[in-house]
Amino acid sequence: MEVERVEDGYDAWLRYVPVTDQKVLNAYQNEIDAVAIYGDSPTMNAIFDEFSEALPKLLSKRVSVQKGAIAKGEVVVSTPANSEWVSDSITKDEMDAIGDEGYIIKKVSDKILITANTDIGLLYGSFAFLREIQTGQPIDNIAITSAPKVKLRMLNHWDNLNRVVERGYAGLSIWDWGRLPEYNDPRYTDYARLTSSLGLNGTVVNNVNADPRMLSDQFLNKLVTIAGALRPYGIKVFISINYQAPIRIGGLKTADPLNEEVKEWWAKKADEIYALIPDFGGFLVKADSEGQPGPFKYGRDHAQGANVLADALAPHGSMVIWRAFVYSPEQYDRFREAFDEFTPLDGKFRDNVLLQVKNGPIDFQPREPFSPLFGAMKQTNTMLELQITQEYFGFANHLAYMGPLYEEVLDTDTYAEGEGSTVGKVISGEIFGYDYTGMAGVVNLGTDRNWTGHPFVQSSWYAFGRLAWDYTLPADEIAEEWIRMTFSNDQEFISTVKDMMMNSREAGVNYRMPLGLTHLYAQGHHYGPAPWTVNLPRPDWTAVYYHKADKEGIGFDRTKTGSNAIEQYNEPLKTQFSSPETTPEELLLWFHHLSWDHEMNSGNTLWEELVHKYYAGVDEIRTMQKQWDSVKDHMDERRYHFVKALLEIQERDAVRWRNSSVLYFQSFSNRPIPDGLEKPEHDLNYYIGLEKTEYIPDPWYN
Ligand code: GCW
Repeated sequence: MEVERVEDGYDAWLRYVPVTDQKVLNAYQNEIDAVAIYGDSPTMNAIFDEFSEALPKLLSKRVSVQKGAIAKGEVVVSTPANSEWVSDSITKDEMDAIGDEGYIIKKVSDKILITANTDIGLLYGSFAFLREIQTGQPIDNIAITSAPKVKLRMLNHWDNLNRVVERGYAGLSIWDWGRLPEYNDPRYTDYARLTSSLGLNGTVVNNVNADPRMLSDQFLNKLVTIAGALRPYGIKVFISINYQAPIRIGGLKTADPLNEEVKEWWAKKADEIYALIPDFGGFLVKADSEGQPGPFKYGRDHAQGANVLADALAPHGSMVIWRAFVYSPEQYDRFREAFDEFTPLDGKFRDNVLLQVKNGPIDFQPREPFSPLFGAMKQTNTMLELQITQEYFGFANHLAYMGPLYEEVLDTDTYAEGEGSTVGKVISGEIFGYDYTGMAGVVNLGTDRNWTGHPFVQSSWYAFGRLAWDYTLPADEIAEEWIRMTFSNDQEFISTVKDMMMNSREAGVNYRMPLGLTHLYAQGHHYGPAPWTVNLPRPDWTAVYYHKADKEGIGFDRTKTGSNAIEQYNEPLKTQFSSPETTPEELLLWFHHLSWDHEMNSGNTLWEELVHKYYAGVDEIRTMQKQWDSVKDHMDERRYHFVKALLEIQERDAVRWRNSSVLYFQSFSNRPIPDGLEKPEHDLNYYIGLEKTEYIPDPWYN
C-alpha cells in the first residue's frame, strides 16, 4: 500500500520527491543508472547515503549506488587522487582553481563526473548535483565549477543550556543537553545534511549571552557527540564563551586578560577542548555588551580582551570571533558607537581574530543602512552577521523572506577603496586582503517538526547559506531554487510564490517602519508596535529616541547639525546622506529630521507619503493572501492551510502596526489621513492598550 507523504516540513529542501515532468524524467532516467563513489571516509559514507536515499526516489527507478567500479551510465564521485580515470579527465589548473572546498561537475564521455580536491568538496558537489535534479535542470551537458568566496560560513544559535532559544520561536533548542553525550539524536545528522547542502561549514551551538558552564568538562563532553555527528558533513563546532569563565568555573579571582594566570587558564582550556575535539572551530564572544562581562572591568579594551583568547587558540590553528554589537546608555547616538569604539583598535587585533559586525548599525531592523564598520577596518578581519530568525519581522508568524535584505546589504557600495567596494567584497577579503573571512546567520532552529516554525523561515536559512557560499547570487534565483525543492516545479506556482517572497520584506518594512523609521517595537519582545514608548531605564530602548517626532516633523538628524554619524561613511556617501535631497527615500528618516510638509519625490508631503506607505504594507499582505489562495491546488492541504492561517495573523498584525503608527504620528502631525484610505477601526488608546495584552508570548520574556 502506498503511504501518502506527510508534508510536515521536516525534510525542508531535501524532500527528494519523484520528478513529475515526463520529458525531464526520461532524460534523467536515460542518463543515470548508477553512482560510483571512490574513497573511504565518513564523508564518503555520507555521500553514499545521500545518493542512495535521493536518486531512487527522484528518478522513480532503481539506481545502484556503489563504492568503486566504473561502468556505463554512471555518475562518478571521486577526487583525482582516488581514481586514475578522474585524474585523466581533469587538469591541474582546473583543480587548483577550486581550492579545498570547491567542486567540479562535468560530462566526460558518457559519464557525469563530480570531483573535488577533498571529500568535503565532493559532498558539496553531490548536493549541488542533486539540486540540479530536484530543480529540473538539464544535465546532458552539465558543466558546473564552484568554490566558496568566504571561508567561514556559519550558523549562530542563540540557544541556552536549558534549551530555551533566545529569539527562537520554533520550539526548544535542538541540542538535547540532558541526554547528551549518550544520545546521538538522528536530528543532528539531518541538521548537518541540510546545513551542509548549502555549503555552510561551522556552527556556534550556544547563545552569545553565554552560560559559563559551556566550558565545563560536563558540557564539553556533550559537545563531543554533536561534533562527531556534524564532522562527516564538514561542519565544525564553535562555542560562545562567557568572559568571566576563569572566575565562574575556573576558580580564579580575576578574568583580566593581561593577568598571567588568566592567560594560562585560557591556554589550558583550549588544550583540553582540542584533546576532546581535534577540529574544534573556535570561540565567539559577546563582551561588554548588554550586560555581558568583558575586558572593560579591568580597564582593558576589546583588542586586549580578544587577544588573550586568540593566543590560546593560535597553537591549534583556530580563531576568535569578537562581536562588535556594543552600545551604552551614555551615547547620544547608538548608531555611532560600534564604529567609534572599534576603529581606533584597527590593527591591534591578532591575525586570528575576526570582528563580527551586524549588517546595520543598530540591530537587525527591517531596513538599516549598512554598518560603516564595513569599509573602515583595513587591518582587522571583519565578518558579517545577519539574522535569519525573525526577531523584528513577526517571529515565526509572518512571511518575510530575507533574501532581498541580504542581497541589499551585500551589494551596497562602501566606497572603501573607490567605487565597487561592496560589502560583499569587503567581507570576502577582496578589498583589504583579510586572512580570515566569514559570514554568520543567527538561526531560530528548534524542535518544531519543520525546524523554523513558519515554513517560509526555512527559505531565509536557505538563502543565507547560498549567499555565504556565493554572495553574488541573486535573491530571486535563490527563492526559485528553494520553491522548486521545497514545494513544486510547477511554473505558475513558482512565479506566484516567488512574487510573494520577493515582496514580503518590503511589505514588512512598509507596515512597520517605512521611509527610514526604526526600532518602534514594544520593548522586550519586539513583536508588536509601540512607537509611544517613552520611559525606560535606558533612553536607547525607547521608541521616541529613534523617531523623534514632534509638532514640526519626524526623524533622527544624523548630519552635522545632529549626531553627525554620517561622517563615519566614506565619500561620496557622506555627502549623499548629508542632504535630504540626495538621501535615498527609503533611508530618509535614518538621517534627517524633516517637516511633516517636506516634499517627497512623488509630490506628496512627508506625512502623506508615510501614511501611504503604511497602507501599502497592509495591501501587500492582502495581495499575498490572494496569491496564496490562487495556488492552493498546486500543493498539499497541510501546508496550504498552515500558511493561510499564518497570513491571516500577519494581516491582522499589519493592520495593527499601521493603525497604531498612523494614529500615533497623527497626534504630532495634526494632519488628516488622506482621502480614499480606510479609517482605523479604533482610536489610539485602544492600540496602546493592545501592547500589554495582545502579544505573542516569547519564552525568553515571560
Ligand atoms: O538583537 C538583540 C537581541 C538580543 C540579542 C542581542 C545580540 C543575544 O534583542 O536578544 O542577544 O541583540 O545580538 O547580542
